[in-house]
Order: sequence, then C-alpha cells, then structure tokens
Amino acid sequence: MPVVGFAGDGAFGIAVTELTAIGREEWPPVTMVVFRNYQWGAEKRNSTLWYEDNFVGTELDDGVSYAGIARACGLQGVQAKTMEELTTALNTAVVDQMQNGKTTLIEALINQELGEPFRRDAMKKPVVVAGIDPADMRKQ
Ligand SMILES: Cc1ncc(C[n+]2csc(CCOP(=O)(O)OP(=O)(O)O)c2C)c(N)n1
Ligand SMILES: [Mg+2]
Repeated sequence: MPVVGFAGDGAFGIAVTELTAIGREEWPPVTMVVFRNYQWGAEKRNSTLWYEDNFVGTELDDGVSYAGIARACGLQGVQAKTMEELTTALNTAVVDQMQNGKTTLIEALINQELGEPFRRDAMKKPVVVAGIDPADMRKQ
C-alpha cells in the first residue's frame, strides 16, 4: 500500500526539516504532495475577515523551491504546474515508492483563491472573559 502525504506549503514549511531525515536507507520511502500557493492562505483569509481586507505576514517567499530542497536532501523533487502534470508526477512517484524504494516530493503549484475559514466561530469578536475587557488589554 503506498503512503502519500498532503500538506499546504505553509504547514509544510513549519516542518520542512523532516526532509533531512526521511530519506534514510533503513526507513521506507513515502510520497509527499505540497500544495504550493505561496501563502498562509487560511491565516490570510482570517486577516482579511478581521481587518477589512488587509493582511500582513502571510506571503511566502516565491524564491523558495520545496522540490529543490527535497533534491538537496537526496530525495526526488518535482514541480507540477497542471492537473495533467500532477497526475503523471503522482503516478510516477507511487511506482518509484513501491518498486524502486524512492521518496518523492511533488510541489503542486495551485492558485491563490482564499476559501472560507474552517473555524469561522474562532473569528468572532473578542469578548469579556473573567472580568477582563479585551479592549483594556490592548491599551496596556
Ligand atoms: C503548528 C501550527 N502553527 C500555526 C498554526 C496556525 N495556522 C493555521 S492555518 C496556517 C497557515 C497554513 O498555510 P498553508 O499550509 O500554506 O495552507 P493554505 O491555507 O495556504 O492552503 C497556520 C500557520 C497551526 N494550525 N499549527
Ligand atoms: Mg499555502
């Protein structure tokens, strides 16, 4: 059974050091797909909801290649720019994983459309808790 992982580029960036460890010979190979929209999309969406369409600190460096980092770690790293390329890359990666013992990271370039927050309830205005008014806290 092939093992295929999926992550956003922001989430993957937080744990990107894992690439330095997963290629060990004594460990089984895996396939990883990173959805590359060059942003912390969920955080950006929260910011635009909270702060009248403003956002800050949510753009990722477009000079960084996760496929390149994977190759530097001795793994296979490829970019997929279309659905067809992604299908081909995934098929190749799974065959390489199952038959050739190789780990592949696929960097799937996707659009920057922002979805609805999955925790919209977490984005309610701050409320007074235990007698502390959040407006007063901000003044300090
Ligand atoms: C360990 C950890 N740190 C921070 C967060 C807060 N957080 C939620 S979504 C998100 C950004 C995710 O960006 P990405 O993985 O690129 O997904 P996208 O929304 O762009 O598809 C962050 C930092 C978290 N969930 N977990
Ligand atoms: Mg992202």
